[in-house]
Amino acid sequence: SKRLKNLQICRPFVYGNMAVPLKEDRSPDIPTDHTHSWTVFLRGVNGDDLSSFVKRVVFKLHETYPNSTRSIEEPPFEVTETGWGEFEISIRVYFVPEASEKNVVMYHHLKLHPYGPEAEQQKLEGATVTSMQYDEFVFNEPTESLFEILTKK
Ligand code: SLL
Repeated sequence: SKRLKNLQICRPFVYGNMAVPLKEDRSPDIPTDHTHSWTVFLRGVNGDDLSSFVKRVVFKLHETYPNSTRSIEEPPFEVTETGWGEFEISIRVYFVPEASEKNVVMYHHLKLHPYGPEAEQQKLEGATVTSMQYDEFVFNEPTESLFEILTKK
């Protein structure tokens, strides 16, 4: 549909991961060399639902994972796994067709291990590690349909 000139709409989001060390009572299904459980995610800010304009999020994991390309078609846009190592995850976001927007990609370094001044204490406590970033989708001259979707209610 037609594009709205001289207009820009932004939508905030966060992406990143949480990780927790596996405990003694881990499931026997988890390979013995795995040390952590983690979730990589893309989500709106303040519970904002992105699915009105995000059609699909593709998380590309390290090749050591089976089916390392994970396509998530509805919220929550996230992947939970177990493993032993840190690596870079690409997060590719596809928009609804009405938006006529190219997909965008972010790169996130999966973080499993605490670092910094609190690291030793956090390791002792088996604390959850979080690494996330704030960003914004910027739509320049959005289509009328995308504008309607983003300004509804
Ligand atoms: C490293 N360059 O050596 C990184 C690679 C890969 C982590 C880390 C696989 C788990 C599985 C897994 O944890 N890969 O076998 O399913 O640290």
